[in-house]
Amino acid sequence: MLRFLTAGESHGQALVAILEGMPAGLSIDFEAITMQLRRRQTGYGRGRRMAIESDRAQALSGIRHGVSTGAPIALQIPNKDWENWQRTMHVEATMPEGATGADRSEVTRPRPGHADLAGFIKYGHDDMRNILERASARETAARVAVGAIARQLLQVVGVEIVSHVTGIGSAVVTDPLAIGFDEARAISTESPLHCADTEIERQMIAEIDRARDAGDTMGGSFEVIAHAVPFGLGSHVQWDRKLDGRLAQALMSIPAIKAVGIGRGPAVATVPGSRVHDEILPGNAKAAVPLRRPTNNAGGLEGGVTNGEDLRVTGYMKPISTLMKPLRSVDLATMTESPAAIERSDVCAVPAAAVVAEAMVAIVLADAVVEKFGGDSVEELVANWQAFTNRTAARFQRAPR
Ligand code: EPS
Repeated sequence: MLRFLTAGESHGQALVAILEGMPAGLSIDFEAITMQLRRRQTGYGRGRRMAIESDRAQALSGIRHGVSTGAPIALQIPNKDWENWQRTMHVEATMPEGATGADRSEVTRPRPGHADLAGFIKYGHDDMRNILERASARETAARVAVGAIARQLLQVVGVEIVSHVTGIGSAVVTDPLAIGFDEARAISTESPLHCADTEIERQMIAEIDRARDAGDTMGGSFEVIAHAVPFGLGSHVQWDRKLDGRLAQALMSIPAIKAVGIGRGPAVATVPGSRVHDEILPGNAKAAVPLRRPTNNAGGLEGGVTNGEDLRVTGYMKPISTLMKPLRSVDLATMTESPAAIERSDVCAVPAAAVVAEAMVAIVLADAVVEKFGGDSVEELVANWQAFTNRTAARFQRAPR
C-alpha cells in the first residue's frame, strides 16, 4: 500500500510529507519534483505569495544515492514567507528572541465558504488563524511533491498524466472529451491558464480580470488525463476498492473542490444508454488486448476497474472564499455584524488545482499499481506487470472458442 500524510501551516516554517510504501529501486529525479512544484505556483489569477515562494522539496529519508530504499520517504518544503510570520506563528510558548515579521492580531471574523467558522466551533479556538493556517491550500505543495514521486513510479509502467483547464466561471470548453491526451500534453507550460482552446482562454482571463476588479473570486473546472494506464487497476468486488471512488475521494479532498466527474461526468444522467456506453469493437490484432472503443464516455473506468482507455477525471472548484470585497459575517469576539476577514489570497487558482489533481491522480494510480503488481522492489513490480500483460495477450491469441 502506498500512503502519505502531510503536516505544516501556510505561514509556518515548512510543509512536510511522509510517503510510505514506495518500492525500493526507483531512481528519483529531484529536478522533476521541482518542476511540478513550479507548475503548481503558476497560472493567471494567483496572488502575491507566489512571488515570494520558489518551492523546493528536500528529501530527508528513504532515498540513498538517488534511489528509493523502500523506507518511508520524508520530504520538507521550507516556507520562505516564514521570516515575515515568525512573530505570529512561533511554535514556542513565548516569543523567541530575534523572531521576525509582524505580530498579527487574532482572526475573529469567519469567511463564508472557508473552514474558519466550522473549525472555530469544532476545535474551540478563539483565534481562527489556528484553523485557516492548516486549511490553506498551501498544504497542496506537499501533495504535489509526493505526487511527483508517484509519477516517477508510474513512468516505469508507461503511465503519463496531464491536465487541462476546462472552465473558469462562464467561459467553458464545450466538449472536453474531444481534447485528446496528446493535445492536452502539447499545451505550453507558458500558457496563462493551461486551456487547450486559446479563444476560450481569452474569455477565461476576462472572467478573472472582472472578478479581480470587483474584489471578487472565480472558480472553474479542469480535467486530468492519465494515458497508457494498465488494465485491471482497482476492483469491482468491494466498495472501497473501486478506483472511481478512490479517485473521487482524492480529488474531492483538494481544497475548494465541490464535485468530481469521471469521463462524461454528470452529463451521463441526461441521455439514453445508447449514447453513453462505449461500444466494443475488434482492434489492432497485434495489441495485447486486440479491441478498441470508439468513444470514452466512461473515462477509462468500468466497474471501478481501469479498461485500458485514457483515464479522465474532472474536478469542479468553487471560487476562493477570501474576497477583497468581503461578504457579511459576524465578529465572534463581539457578536456584532462585521465584514468577513481579508487574508492575502488568490483571485483564481484553478490551474494550480489542476496540477494538484494530477498529483492526487498519480498517487491513487501508483497505489493501485503497487496493489495489482505488488513487489517490494521496482524490478519485482515490473516483472509482475510484464507477466500480467503477456498472460493477457496470450489469452487473446488463442483460437476463438
Ligand atoms: C497558497 C495557497 C493559498 C494562498 C497562499 C499560498 O492559500 P489559501 O487557501 O489559504 O488562500 O493564498 O498564500 C498565502 C496564504 C499568502 O500569504 O499569500 C499556496 O498554494 O501556496
